[in-house]
Amino acid sequence: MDSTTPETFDAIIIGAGISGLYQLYRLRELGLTVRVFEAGSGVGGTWYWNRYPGARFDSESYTYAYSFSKPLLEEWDWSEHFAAQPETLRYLETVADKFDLRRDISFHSRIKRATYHALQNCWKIETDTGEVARARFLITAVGVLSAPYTPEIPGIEDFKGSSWHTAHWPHAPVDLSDQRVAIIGTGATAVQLITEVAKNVGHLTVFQRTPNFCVPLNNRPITAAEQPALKARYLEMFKRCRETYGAFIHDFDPRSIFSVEAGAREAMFEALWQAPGFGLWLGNFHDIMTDEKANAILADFVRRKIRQRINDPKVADLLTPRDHCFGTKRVPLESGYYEAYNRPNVRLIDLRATPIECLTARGIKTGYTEFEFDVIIFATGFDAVTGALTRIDVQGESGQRLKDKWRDGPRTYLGLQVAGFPNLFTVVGPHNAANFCNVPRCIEQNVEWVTACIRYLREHRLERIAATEEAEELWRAHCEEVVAGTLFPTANSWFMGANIPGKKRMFLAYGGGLPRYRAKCEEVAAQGYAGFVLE
Ligand code: NA7
Repeated sequence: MDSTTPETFDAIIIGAGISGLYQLYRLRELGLTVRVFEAGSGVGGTWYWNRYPGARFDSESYTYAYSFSKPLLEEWDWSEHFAAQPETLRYLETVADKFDLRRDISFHSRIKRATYHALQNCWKIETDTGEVARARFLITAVGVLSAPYTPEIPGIEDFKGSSWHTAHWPHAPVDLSDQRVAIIGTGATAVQLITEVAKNVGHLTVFQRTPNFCVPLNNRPITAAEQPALKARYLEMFKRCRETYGAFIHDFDPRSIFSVEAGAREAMFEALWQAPGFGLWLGNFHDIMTDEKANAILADFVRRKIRQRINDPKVADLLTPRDHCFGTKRVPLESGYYEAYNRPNVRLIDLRATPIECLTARGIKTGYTEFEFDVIIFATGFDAVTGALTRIDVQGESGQRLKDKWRDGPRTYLGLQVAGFPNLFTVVGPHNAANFCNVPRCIEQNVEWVTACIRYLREHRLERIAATEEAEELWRAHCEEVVAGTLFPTANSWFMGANIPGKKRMFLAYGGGLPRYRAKCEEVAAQGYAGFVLE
């Protein structure tokens, strides 16, 4: 396409992950012309990029699926209660094929700039390959955790072995069986990765800065005999997910931890520890997330559990978290993580005692020690929620840049629009329930809201929707007020933007839970999109 005559669409979507695919499907239904731009060579988003060994759901597979198509629900058999990445990627590829979505997707196309042109009331985008296109509506479907973060360690370019971030795991098979491997980081990604790598590696060294509270996933296969019963419960499970705080099948117990005597609560913790998924976190007494004393009781239980599984008391000490409340950072679910440290070829380095000084040609130097490696893997997380948006040069009205507007933390209305950026919808954007959620459930809610909004505009012959500064400010204040009643702000987590040096410390999700968020979104729509100016 000649860059002077950009192709024009009704809507452009950035990203062909779970939200981009569904948004395309819904807008096509409305009769819009749509083009999706996707940086990868295939669909799948998170599940396309994060192909490291051990990558899998922490959500029950059947609650993670799209709910919009009954035939799809009937056709697809999940093989495990918590499916692994290759299966999820296959699922999303199947969805793309079944609904013939690929014909509207440009792959290998990373959008580097998006500019709003007020006179034409349209968005113009440019990709890194020089492609240019424009559309009335621009919808970002870039995901929560899609801007990988690699720390700026001195000498990082000097290392002569192989090295990559977990989100850039090579597509070709990787054999680590005779390699000396380093993994930096012990977040949810590393916990899955370390468990798998430890099983078949020459030697593994884990560099840990902060230990996490990890809880058993308790995964198991779904037998053929179980499939029909599970499928018969889809509607009931989706209804349940609509009603819970995080859109999981687990929900907080309305009782206070202090209303139950010690023996009974220990028994409840034990049952939740043995059960699959996030029950110990999201199905526990409600005050574990609001009251430090309540949280400390649970944290003590988890610490005891961790220690029991590690042979060397010094290693157990290092793996025992003490600097944050349970559940204030994303709880990694594990399948033999702690036992990995009982293997003779796995060692743990405590970066609090001896920080990484630099990378060298041969490996990693901490203090006086230089460790030699063939492979260094960065499991160092993501510039979460905002990173994937601010890495695009998004310019709104009067040339204002999104990156500049968000320098002191993101500001949005409902996590779905930004004042000064008309006709831009940020699916799973900052201060949206989707950032603390069984994410496809929230994605469906976001996408359906955006679709209904665009339908409304078309039905009323309107062409422009823009959030007001006042509505945006009220939403920001509401988000802060809601989270202030929880323990989340006490931890240095990616939820708080605290994992990225220099990033404004602020809770990046909506802390009131999906039902409250949904009700607010529905109320705004029912009032003819209150808080927006429609023209
Ligand atoms: P996380 O949870 O942000 O974990 C990143 C890890 O990397 C964590 O252990 C960090 O230690 C560590 N890290 C980050 N920077 C450094 C430096 N400079 N030196 C040493 N260690 C470092 O990312 P994940 O990918 O594991 O998980 C992200 C989400 O993906 C997860 O929540 C799930 O929702 C899926 P720290 O804790 O900051 O001391």
